[in-house]
Amino acid sequence: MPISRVAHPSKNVALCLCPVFWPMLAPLGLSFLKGFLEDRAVGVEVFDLNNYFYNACDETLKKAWRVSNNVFLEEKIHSLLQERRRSHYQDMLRRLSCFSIVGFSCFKSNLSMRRALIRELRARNKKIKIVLGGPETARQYFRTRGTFTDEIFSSADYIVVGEGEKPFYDFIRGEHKGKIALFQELRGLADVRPRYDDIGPASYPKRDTMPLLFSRGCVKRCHFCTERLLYQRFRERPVEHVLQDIAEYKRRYKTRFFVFYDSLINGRVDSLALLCARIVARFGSVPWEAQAAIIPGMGGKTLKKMKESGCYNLFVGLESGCDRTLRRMRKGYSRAGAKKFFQQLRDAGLHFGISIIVGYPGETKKDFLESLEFVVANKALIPKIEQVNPFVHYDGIDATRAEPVSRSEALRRHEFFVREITRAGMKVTRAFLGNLVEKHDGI
Ligand code: B12
Ligand code: SF4
Repeated sequence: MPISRVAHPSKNVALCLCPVFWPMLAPLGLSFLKGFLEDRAVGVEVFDLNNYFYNACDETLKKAWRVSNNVFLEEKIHSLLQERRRSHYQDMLRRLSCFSIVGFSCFKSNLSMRRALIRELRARNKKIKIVLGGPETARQYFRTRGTFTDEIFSSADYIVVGEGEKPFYDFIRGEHKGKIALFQELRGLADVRPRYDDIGPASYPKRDTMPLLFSRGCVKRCHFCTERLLYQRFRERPVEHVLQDIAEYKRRYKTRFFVFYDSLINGRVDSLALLCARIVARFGSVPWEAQAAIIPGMGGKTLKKMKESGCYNLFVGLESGCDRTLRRMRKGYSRAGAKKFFQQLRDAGLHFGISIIVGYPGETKKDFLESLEFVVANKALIPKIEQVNPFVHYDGIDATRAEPVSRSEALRRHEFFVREITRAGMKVTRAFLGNLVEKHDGI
C-alpha cells in the first residue's frame, strides 16, 4: 500500500490498524466501517499500517510478526520501526496528521504502537480527534469495570465498545452523547457491506483468499469465552449480500478461497442450510472454511450441503473431552454428543480440526486425563487437533468461580497433552499449540 503525502481532499476520516496484528489477510472490521460510512457520504480512507510496515520489513522481522502473542515485538514495534523504517514512518505520520478524525482498531497486540502514534499525531495536529474501537476496547472496558485506564481514556476523544458502525457515524456527525459508546448495535445487518478500495488483497501474503462474514455475535454463552462479550445480540447478514461479496471478490480480485470470520457459522442451522444451497445454485462450489459449534442434532442434510457448497475445513471448539468440565464450561453438549457430531462430519466428508483447553478452573487430574483419553480414543474420527491451550482468564468472563488450576500445573498439562496426542500420531497445527501463551521472542 503506497502512502502518499497529501490527504484526499474529500476524505477527512482515517481508519488505522496498527502493528502488530495477524498480517496474512486484509482486515474485515475496518472494511465494514468504511462501507457503512461511505454509503452515508462520509469519505473514509483505511490505513492498514500493519500491512504497510510488514511488507516493508525483512524476513527475520516478518517471521517474528507472524508469531501469535509475541509480546516482545508488540512492546518494541514502535521503536523498531522508528529505527529501521524511519522514512516510511515519517511519511505515514505526515499523511495521517492531515485528517481531522483518526480511528484506531484496537487489539491487545497493537495497543503499544497506537499509544505512541496518537502522541505524535496530537503533537503535529492539535485539532485532531482520536476515536478508539475494536475488541481491545471491550476487553479494557471489562478489565477496568467501565472506567478504562487513564492512558486509554485521555488518549481518545471517543471510545467505542462493541459494534462500531452506528456510534462512529454518530460521532462524525456530532450526534454522540458522552465519551464512551457502549454496545450500540444495529438492529440487523442489512446495512453493513465491507469495502476494500484502499486495501485490496494484492498486497497481502494470502492474496488468493478473502474474509467473509455471515453473522455477528453468538447464540451460545460458554463461560470461558470472550467472543460472546463483543456483541450483545446474534444477527445475520442477508444471504444475498454474502453471495454478492463472493461474486465481487471472484470478479475483482480473482479470489479462490474464502474464510468466514464468524464466531460460529452454524448459529442458526436453517440459515446456514439456505446459504449453502444458494452458493451451490449460484456458483456450484466455492472453497470456504469457518468456525463451527458442536451441535449434535444438526443433521446430516445441512452438513452435506456444506460440503457440496465447498466447505473444506471447520474449526470446531470441543474444548474438553470430560463431561464434568464441559458442564462447567456451559458448552451445552456431552462428549457422547460431540462424538456423534464428529461422526456426522465424517459421514458428510467434511474435514475439521478441534481446539482444547487444559487446566480449566475446577479441572481435576482425573478430568484432565479423561479429556485426553477421549481425544486419543477418537483419533480415527478427529482429522486434526487445531489448537491446545492452557486456560487463560479474560476479563468479563465468569469461569473462575470454580477452583483455579495453577499456571504451572496448566502448563504441565498442556505439555503432557501435546506429547500424548503426538505420540498417538494425531495431526496437529504446530503454530496453534499454546498460541495464547505470551511469547518473548527477541528479534
Ligand atoms: C477471524 C479471527 C481470527 C483469524 C484472522 C485474524 C483477523 N484478521 O482478524 C485468525 C485465526 C488468524 C485469528 C488469530 C488470532 N486471534 Co482472532 N479472531 C478472529 C475473529 C473470530 C473475527 C475477527 C473479525 O474480523 N471480526 C469481524 C469484524 C467486523 O469485527 P471487528 O474487527 O471486531 O470490528 C468491529 C468492531 O470491533 C468495531 N471496530 C473495530 N475497529 C474499530 C475502529 C474504530 C475507530 C471503531 C469506532 C470501531 C471499530 O467495529 C467493527 C464493525 O462493527 C475475532 C472474534 C470476533 N468474533 O470478532 C477473533 C479475535 C480478534 N482474535 C483474537 C485473538 C486473541 C487471536 C489470537 C492472538 C489468538 C487466537 N485466538 O488464536 C490469534 C492472533 C494470531 C497472530 N499471529 O497474531 C481476539 C482479540 C482480543 C483482543 N482484545 O485483542 C478476538 C477478539 C477473539 C477473542 N478472544 O475475543 N483470529
Ligand atoms: S460457541 Fe464459541 S463463540 Fe459462542 S460462546 Fe461458545 S465458545 Fe464463544
